[in-house]
This record gives sequence, C-alpha cells and structure tokens, in this order.
Amino acid sequence: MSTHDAGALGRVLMVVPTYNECDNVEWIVRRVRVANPDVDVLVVDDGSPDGTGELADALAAADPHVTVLHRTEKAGLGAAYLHGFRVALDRGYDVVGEMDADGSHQPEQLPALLDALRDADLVIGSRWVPGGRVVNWPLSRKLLSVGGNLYARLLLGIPLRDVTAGYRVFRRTTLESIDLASVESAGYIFQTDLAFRTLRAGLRVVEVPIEFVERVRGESKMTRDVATESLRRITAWGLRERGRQVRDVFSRARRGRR
Ligand SMILES: Nc1nc2c(ncn2[C@@H]2O[C@H](COP(=O)(O)OP(=O)(O)OP(=O)(O)O)[C@@H](O)[C@H]2O)c(=O)[nH]1
Ligand SMILES: [Mg+2]
Repeated sequence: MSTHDAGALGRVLMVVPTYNECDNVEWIVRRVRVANPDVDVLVVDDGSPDGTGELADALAAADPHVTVLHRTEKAGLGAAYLHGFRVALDRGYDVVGEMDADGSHQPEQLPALLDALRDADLVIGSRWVPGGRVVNWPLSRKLLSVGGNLYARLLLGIPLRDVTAGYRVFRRTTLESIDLASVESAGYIFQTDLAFRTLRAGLRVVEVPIEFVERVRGESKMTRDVATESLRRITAWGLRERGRQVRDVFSRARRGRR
C-alpha cells in the first residue's frame, strides 16, 4: 500500500533522459503514470535516431501529465538532467526526480522514495543498503559498482552507500541550493557530483533500498569515456577535499596555540 500523499510534498515531476530507448520509453512512462497518478513525467531526449523522441511526443499528446524536451545532440546524461531540472524549476515543481528509461528503476517503488523525502532534502534509491538488491548483474558488474562506491566514499569522505545511483528525488529547494549552473559533469559522474554538493550544502540525504533490474531491452550507453570521466573527477574532488581537511587541521592547531 502506498502511504504517499502527494499533497504534502507538492507537485512532483520525474525527469527521464532517453537516448535510443524506442523499446522502453512507452513502457516506462506508462508505468510511472499508472503507479503514481499524481506524478508528472518529462522525457528529455537527445535527438535519438531510433525515433524515441517521436514516441514520447505521442505519449505527451495522449496525456497532459507527460511532456517532452527535445535536444539536438547526445550530450550526456548530466547535461540532459541539468536541462530537465531547469525546465522543472521554471514550471514551479516542488519535487524533481531522476529515473532511467530502461526499466532498471521501477516506477512502482517511487512511493517509497517520496515518503522518505518528507524528512530529507534528497532521497537516493540505493542498491547497496540493507534490503536493496540488483537483479541480473554478473558478479563483475556488482564488484565494479561496489568498488566505485567504496572509492568515492573513502576519497570524498561521505557516508553514502550508493552515490552513483540514478533513481532519486530532490526537493526544489535542494536544487536551488547547490548551484546547478556550475556543474560540469556530463556523464554518469553527474550523480556523485550532485550528492556530494547536497551533503556539502549541509542538506539531508537519505538512502532507501530499491530493487534494481538490469535492462532487458535496448543497449547500454555506458562507455569507457564515461567511466574515465568518473575516475578522474572523483580523484580530483577527493584530493581537493582532503587538502581542505588538512588545512583546517593546521589552522585549528595554530588557533589553539595562540
Ligand atoms: N538524453 C540522454 N539520455 C541518456 C544519455 N546517455 C544515457 N542516457 C539515458 O540515461 C539512462 C541510463 O543509461 P543506461 O544506458 O541505461 O546506462 P546504465 O544504466 O549505466 O547502463 P546499463 O546498466 O548497461 O543499462 C537511460 O534512460 C538512457 O537512455 C545521453 O547522452 N542523453
Ligand atoms: Mg541502465
């Protein structure tokens, strides 16, 4: 049973980025709307050559709660989300969410994320907290995700278990506090970037367990470039963060001596 009362949180928009998701877009948008009739959907399509954008337009024509943002070229998940967030804020939504189009993030679990947002500024649907799980991933992929998260956690000094996860809901006030205009991350590292910024702004981030299902249709867009960008940025941020901590310790020690 859903305990989600949309009235308390205000208007909710889920942003769904798509690139060549013609086999998935209709399936996922319908599931969001059926499981969460109060929630609106914004599909952000980067000019998919497979016709995903046109399929999304047909969904929008049939349902006023669905809209589509057409971008001209594939510019990465982060860029698509930033554009979608700007539109969501302009349209006055109180809650803005992220969800993949490939079915990995189950719309039926959205009420749990929204419930948790009552006491949080950002909620992350997490694979790696108790109760969370991944369906159909080989051990190698699990190790990569857990290892990547461990690296980010240790280097950035943040307490999150699944900082790369892309099933999320933000309060609008959170997006307004984390200076979206200065976000440069284009690929999947965008997720870590936003979680890190939210924590650094002193806001409350809560992880709720989800069941993540590996895509069954269509192709992954994960590339070596996307992975390299992640490693490079996390290392740079981590070193900067550690540098700041070391400077703090020294300046506290100096103040203590005075
Ligand atoms: N608009 C837009 N969407 C993108 C881009 N890259 C990926 N996406 C979408 O972002 C979501 C996540 O991409 P996936 O390819 O599923 O990436 P992934 O989940 O890390 O990889 P798999 O586990 O292999 O599916 C999907 O809805 C994609 O269609 C992009 O450059 N632009
Ligand atoms: Mg996927």
